[in-house]
Amino acid sequence: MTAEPKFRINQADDVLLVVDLQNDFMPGGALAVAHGDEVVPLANRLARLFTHVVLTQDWHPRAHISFAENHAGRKPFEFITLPYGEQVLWPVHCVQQTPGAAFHRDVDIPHARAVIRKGHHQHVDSYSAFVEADHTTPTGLTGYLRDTGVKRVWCCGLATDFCVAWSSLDACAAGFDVAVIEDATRAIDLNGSLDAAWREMNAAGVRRVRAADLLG
Ligand code: VGL
Ligand code: ZN
Repeated sequence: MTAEPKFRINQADDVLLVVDLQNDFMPGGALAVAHGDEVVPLANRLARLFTHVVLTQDWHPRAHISFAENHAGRKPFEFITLPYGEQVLWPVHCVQQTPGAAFHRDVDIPHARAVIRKGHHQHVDSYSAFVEADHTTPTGLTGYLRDTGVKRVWCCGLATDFCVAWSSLDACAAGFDVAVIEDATRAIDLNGSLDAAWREMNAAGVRRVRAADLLG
């Protein structure tokens, strides 16, 4: 017997934000997130509960500032300081129009209404689907969600401690009620980044829920 879900989706107010289910973040990918592929079937099931689903796609130019290869003498996972703050240097990943940037082949969310591509400015990274890492440049997602009547944002996808965390924090800051569906995310966990991300999300009032709370 399945339990009654703890939360009911309200189709007028709720959106599911499915973050970065792209090949490069999957096992074997350029910036693999351990067990990232396990999130895909769960995201598909969750998406069926919602009429309003938005996907995000990390979408970098080859010369992107977040790639270690574009900084002489630097290696992936080192930090550098940029005009907008600290930046992790990553392996080349999610380059526009490459197979690594494509959605995992099992992503099955045909009713997704929008795909937000982020990180497309060469000199600014964007973990968040709402505001780029300069904390200034909007992607347009806030306006899109407000204009379509969204009040509550449910987040899942990759990675918990980067794009999911930054997106949910910005969604909170924009005034949405926000929940992260923890078991429908997986983390990179770089130097304690997962604990730090949950501390920040808790402090901001992001709800931490399980897929079963919605699916029953
Ligand atoms: C991400 C690092 C670099 C993510 C994207 O999707 O969490 N992480 N680019
Ligand atoms: Zn990226």
